[in-house]
Amino acid sequence: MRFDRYGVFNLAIAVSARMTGVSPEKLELYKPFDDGSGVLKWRCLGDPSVVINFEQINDDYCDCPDGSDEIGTNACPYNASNKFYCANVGHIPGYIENFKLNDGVCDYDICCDGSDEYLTGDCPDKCAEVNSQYVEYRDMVMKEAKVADDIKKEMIKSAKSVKEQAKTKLDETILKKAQLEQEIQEIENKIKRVSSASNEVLVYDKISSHIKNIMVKFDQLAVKQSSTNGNLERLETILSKLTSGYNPNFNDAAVKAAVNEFQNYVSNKREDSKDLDLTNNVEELKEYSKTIKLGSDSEANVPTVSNMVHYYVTKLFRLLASEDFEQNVMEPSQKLELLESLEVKLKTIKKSLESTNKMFELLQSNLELDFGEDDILRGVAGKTITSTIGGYEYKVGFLTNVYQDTNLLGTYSHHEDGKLYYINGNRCWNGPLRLAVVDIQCGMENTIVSLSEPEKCEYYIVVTSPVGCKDVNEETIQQSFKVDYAKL
Ligand code: MAN
Repeated sequence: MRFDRYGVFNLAIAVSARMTGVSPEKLELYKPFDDGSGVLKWRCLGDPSVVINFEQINDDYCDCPDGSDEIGTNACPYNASNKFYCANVGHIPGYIENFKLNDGVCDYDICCDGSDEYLTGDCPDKCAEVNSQYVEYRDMVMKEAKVADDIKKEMIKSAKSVKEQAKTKLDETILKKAQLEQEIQEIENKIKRVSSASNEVLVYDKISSHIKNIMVKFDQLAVKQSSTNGNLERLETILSKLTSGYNPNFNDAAVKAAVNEFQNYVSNKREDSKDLDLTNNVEELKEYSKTIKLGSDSEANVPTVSNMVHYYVTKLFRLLASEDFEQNVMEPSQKLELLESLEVKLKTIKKSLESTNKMFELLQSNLELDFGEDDILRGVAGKTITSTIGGYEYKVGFLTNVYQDTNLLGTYSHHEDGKLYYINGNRCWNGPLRLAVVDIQCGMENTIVSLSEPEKCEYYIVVTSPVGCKDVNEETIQQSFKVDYAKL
């Protein structure tokens, strides 16, 4: 128990002695309680069933299982939740690991007031100096962050427009692809049609106009024949009337002879087949001529069923497919010429389709690629930074490849937590494939800062770039601040 010079227990004195290293936020937790025994008690923070005397706090002996009773000494095994609090008046309060207490080292980066060395007293308060260093650093970081932020904003803006352009281009490419595919289809169909066009001229093609003339003549002949028949019928009627009506007593030798002749004519008259039907014969001749190629031997062109089928199927195919191709018979040289020009056209369009397909795949994979938040990595994608380190020239291609001279260290695979991962590089001598990790830190320029090979053929490359800049705040600045001991 702590008594003042009048022998009265003074809680304030007792408490302040026990509270070394306890932060203001935690003070409440270190209040003693009176269990009526006359001795102030306290419960360990991590295990309240463990009750110790209040005086045992910071007595350089570890009583609590969690070490919460020795926050101001290094008596207990290290526990991050019991770090020693340095008030650092004039600067920012800090928390130092207990094992660093009173070790003779001034840890001004955490405890600028030197309170971590409260026993040795070796470390005078340097908070004013440390704070001025910090303010200078903070202002510089803030200023740089502002510039970096502006660059980053520009990058995000251009990333957006690059993405939009890629989308538009993809739409155009899809359209072009469809058009080219259709053109190819059309030309291929045309080639098929031209190829199947008959090479040889048919007999029909040569005689068809003559056949037409014959048919016309037949028609004229039929008209003529019908008028002759009419005349004949009239003459027969006249003679028939004469035969039945003449006076046989009137001895006219000429009339008798005419009647005799007519009677002979009637009894000998043969019934003629009315229509000679030559038209049918000519029709047959016409169809037959369609099956015979000009100049061929007739053996191969007899109107067999298969020849006829071939003829009509070909004719039907031409009829169906002939929106722009009327010619179903072509001279071989004409056909060859047309086929050649179609093949040239086809080749050109196919080439164009090939490059359109490549463009399509490129754009599609580009749009599917993860460029991080706000597509920020588009701002550096494809750029390469170079640096010579340890006799090798290193080339870091953002989202492409990393090289050590001409040796491939890896091809971009993905990004995570501000790091780019490159895999499947050239094989290490008797080892695995090379790989590289590119750690992007915040910086105004895209540059290689350092390179190490923590494991054989595994490369860790630190680069700076505006894309690595994150929003800065007081906390992140404090974390990155390093005290310059030489200036203290
Ligand atoms: C080369 C380089 C080195 C690597 C060795 C492994 O010399 O690529 O970085 O460590 O090969 O054999």
